[in-house]
Amino acid sequence: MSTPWADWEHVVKLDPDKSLVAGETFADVCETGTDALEIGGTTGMTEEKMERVIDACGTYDVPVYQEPSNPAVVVERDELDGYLVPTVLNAGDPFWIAGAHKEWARMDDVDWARTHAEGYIVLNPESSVAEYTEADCDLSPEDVAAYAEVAEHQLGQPIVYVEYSGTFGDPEVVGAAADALDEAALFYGGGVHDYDTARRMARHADTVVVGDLVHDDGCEAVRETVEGAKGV
Ligand code: 1GP
Repeated sequence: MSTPWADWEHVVKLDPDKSLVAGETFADVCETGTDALEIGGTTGMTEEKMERVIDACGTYDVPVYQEPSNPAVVVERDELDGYLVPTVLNAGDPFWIAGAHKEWARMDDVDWARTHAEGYIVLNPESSVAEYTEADCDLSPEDVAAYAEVAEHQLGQPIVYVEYSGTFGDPEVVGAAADALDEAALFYGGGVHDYDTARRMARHADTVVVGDLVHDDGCEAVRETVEGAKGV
C-alpha cells in the first residue's frame, strides 16, 4: 500500500467554511513549509466551498487531500492527490464509525486506490466533531492506546488520528497512542499554535496537524509550527 504521508511531519488543515487572514493567499499557506494540505471541516460544508479551496490550492507543489466530513461533500477534482477519510472510533453514534461510509459507497464510485482511512480518537468534548459524533471523550491513556491498537491491527487503518480539535491535548495520551502503534502513522491535531506546542506533540506524533491557527493568526504563526514539528 502506498503511504504518501510517511514523510509528513506537518499538515495544515484548511476549513473551507473559514477565511484566511486578510491579505494572505493559499499560495502563502503552501509556502509555509508544510508537507501537505487536508481540506475539511465539520460544519457549514458544501461541495462548492470544498471545490473553491481545492482548486485554489491545487496549483502549488504541496499535496492536497480532501478530508470529507460526510458523503455529500466528497468532490472529484484533478487537483486532489486523494482522500483521507475519518472513522470516529469512539463515536457514540455508529453512523460515524461505518454508516456514513456505507452511504458514500452506495452513492459514489469510490476511488479506493486513492482513499485512505484515518482512525480518529476524538478527545475534546467541547469540539464540534465531538458533539456531532457524540464521542465518548472520557478516556484514559490506556483506553486511547487500546483504540489505537484496534485501529491498526483489527481494522487495518494506516493512520490513527488523536483529535483534540480546538484545545491543546495531553502529551501523555498522545505518547500512549504512539507506544501502541507498530506501523500505522500517528497524526495529532488540536491547539498547536507555536514552536513549542508543535515540538511537544512532534515528540510523540509522526505528523502534527494545524487547523484554526491558519485562519485565526495566519501564515507566519503556521511557519513557526512547521519549524517546531520538524525540529529546525
Ligand atoms: C482539527 O486536528 C485539527 O481537525 C486541528 O485542530 O484547529 O485546534 O488546530 P486545531
